[in-house]
Amino acid sequence: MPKVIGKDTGATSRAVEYETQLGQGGELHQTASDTGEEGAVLTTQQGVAVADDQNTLRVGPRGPALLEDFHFREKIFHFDHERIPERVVHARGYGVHGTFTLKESLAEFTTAKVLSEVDEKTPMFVRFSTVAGNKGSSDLARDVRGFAAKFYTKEGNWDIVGNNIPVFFIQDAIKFPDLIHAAKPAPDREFPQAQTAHDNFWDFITLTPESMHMVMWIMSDRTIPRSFRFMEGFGVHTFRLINAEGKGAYVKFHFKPRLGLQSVAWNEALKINGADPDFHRRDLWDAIDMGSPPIWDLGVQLFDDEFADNFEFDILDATKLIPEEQVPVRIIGEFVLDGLVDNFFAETEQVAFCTQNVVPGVGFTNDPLLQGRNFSYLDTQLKRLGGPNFTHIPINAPRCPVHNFQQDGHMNMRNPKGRVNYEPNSWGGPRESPTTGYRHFEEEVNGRKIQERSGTFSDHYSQARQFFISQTPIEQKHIGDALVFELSKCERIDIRERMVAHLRNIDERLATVVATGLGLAALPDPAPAASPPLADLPPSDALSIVKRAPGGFAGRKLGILVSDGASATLIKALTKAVKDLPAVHEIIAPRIAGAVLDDGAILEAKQKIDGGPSVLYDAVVLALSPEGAAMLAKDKTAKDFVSDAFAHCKFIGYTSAAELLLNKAGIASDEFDEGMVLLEGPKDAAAFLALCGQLRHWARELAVDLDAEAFLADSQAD
Ligand code: HDD
Repeated sequence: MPKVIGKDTGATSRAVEYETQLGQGGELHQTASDTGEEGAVLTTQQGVAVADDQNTLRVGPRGPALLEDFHFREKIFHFDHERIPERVVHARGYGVHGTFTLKESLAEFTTAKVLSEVDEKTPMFVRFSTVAGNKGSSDLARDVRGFAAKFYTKEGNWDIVGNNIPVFFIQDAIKFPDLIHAAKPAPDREFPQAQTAHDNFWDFITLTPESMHMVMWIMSDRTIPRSFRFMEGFGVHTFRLINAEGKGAYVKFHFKPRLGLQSVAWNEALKINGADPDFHRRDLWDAIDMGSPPIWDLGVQLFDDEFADNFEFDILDATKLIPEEQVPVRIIGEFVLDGLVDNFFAETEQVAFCTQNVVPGVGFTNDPLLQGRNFSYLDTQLKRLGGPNFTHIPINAPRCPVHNFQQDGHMNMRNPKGRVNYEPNSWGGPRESPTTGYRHFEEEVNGRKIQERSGTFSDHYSQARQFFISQTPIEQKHIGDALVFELSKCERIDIRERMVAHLRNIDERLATVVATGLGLAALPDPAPAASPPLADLPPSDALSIVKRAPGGFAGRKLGILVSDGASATLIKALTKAVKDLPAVHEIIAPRIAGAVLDDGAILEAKQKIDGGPSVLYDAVVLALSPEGAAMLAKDKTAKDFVSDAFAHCKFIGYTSAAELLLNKAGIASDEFDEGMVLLEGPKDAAAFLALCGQLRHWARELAVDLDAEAFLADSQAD
């Protein structure tokens, strides 16, 4: 286990490893931070003890400041330069440490030790992110989530710079600046922030048919995850593994969360952004801090040239996936993310990922998106981190020996000895290793020098359709709702129509629902398709969140709204049932001091009701006494708590007294459904928690929502 260092958190820390790191490259020995040392004296950057940090040096108590005050000038100078450019994309992110353990060897396919030495433990750093928003935007933006993993292997750093979606918008990296410009705020007004619901985005998208598969994914609930802990991760591209004979195999990387997949509802996401813009990072911090670190299985889809040649689509096309039913995901190991950072800036902000960071035995394919990325990542670090020596920063430094003749530059942290700085030389020093060194995959390449997209990249609708028909009715409905929401924010009707024209090549029901939702006078003609869509791709269950739900409440959060006089035995039974899963709970009360229960004990609250809306919880209990219910039934915030929980299809446990609050919140007793459970006493707690394992009672939305009919009718017909 990593050493726990003295902080107010019980969480693990990797600071110790940094000290080793810093010592490795040269003579510089310095702890990552001295600020926390007990009894330490405040000093300047030069190490001179500071006598007064409250007053600048001045002539008399009311006189002018003196230039001679070097401490003041150094302090302000340093403060003035605290910011570095935020990432041009994925600016808002949250990083944590972990460990990867290999369970099954891939030695047959690769020489990479990280993938062939069973039980080998490899330290990792993972950064989750949103794409479009700036560093200060909210966590619940409808957006792709970055899932970038750095493996500090014995053979060098290996990065999988992935997303929570297995495909991408574009096929060629040359379109990336256009995609991002269109998605980010418009240059004249600098809004809207962190969202794609605007004309520029949909203008670009509807003029770029290759994005249609990705559009289905981003309009699905995948882009409003409940937690980083409940997300899949994908390396997206086809990479290559290379074995000892130099033979290659194709590979796609998958990260599968042990806690299963889960997303929130869109209306809920909007409200979470207001209630807790840091919802995702807080969730991850809390889980690790309390000793429940999330775990992912690392899986691979392996295939050969024969499969690639027979597959319906081009394996070099990043807008396509390979259905798991066609090439199953083989689980080869797991990673546990159990280490919080000591310092956000030093680690999460300064971490530099790069798709070209590979180790011997792992290689690239000619995917034109991947090839472009291999340039972009190294290049961007130069601007962001200020020079070529960002690999010396502890979070980026490999945890294996580094020897080369690269030297000097901004912020060089190494202090090499001796006169030799070139190769070949007669003095000694590092030499190439033909046996263990990185060998690029040998491949026959010939052709004309052209700017042309392969015809095998031209089918833009078939997998979009396959994704859509793989969803459950509620997920299909959410895609329809999301499209109507986003396109309603576009002012230009021609853009709305253009999108519906594309949808007609994907699914006629969806096109009709969206056209109706937008109030279009008529359905536009289908968009011309470069390649006729295949109508016979079968549904793939792996593409649905709901079909992959965990079936349990473990790792989730129950909100218990209490009032004075609430039943102590019921609350005790609920909190025990939650702990047994294990899951967590939070007490919400009219006052932050808590409530006096029916046994006279005071139960402290974590949230005052105004600060703890139900959107922050996976399920809620209304544990109210008759007096408490009568009081809260008059309170607008308490009514919001209840009506939101109902609208977001949450499981609701309630005491009989709480029926009044439910009614006053607009939920008549004859509307109570199977997602609502009367808790008559402590004996009902475990059964309620078991029901909560279904995570949401989606039938409620399908039963009442105005737009649900189309998808329901169709699913019944299927
Ligand atoms: Fe990228 C950051 C993922 C296409 C250029 N990208 C970045 C991050 C993730 C991804 C997770 C954040 C890393 C971190 O946490 O620091 N990007 C992807 C995926 C893509 C993709 C899954 C498609 C499969 N990206 C892509 C293209 C280009 C870039 C085509 C440019 C040609 N991406 C960048 C970048 C960033 C970046 C500008 C910004 C900050 C950074 O790299 O370090 O270089």
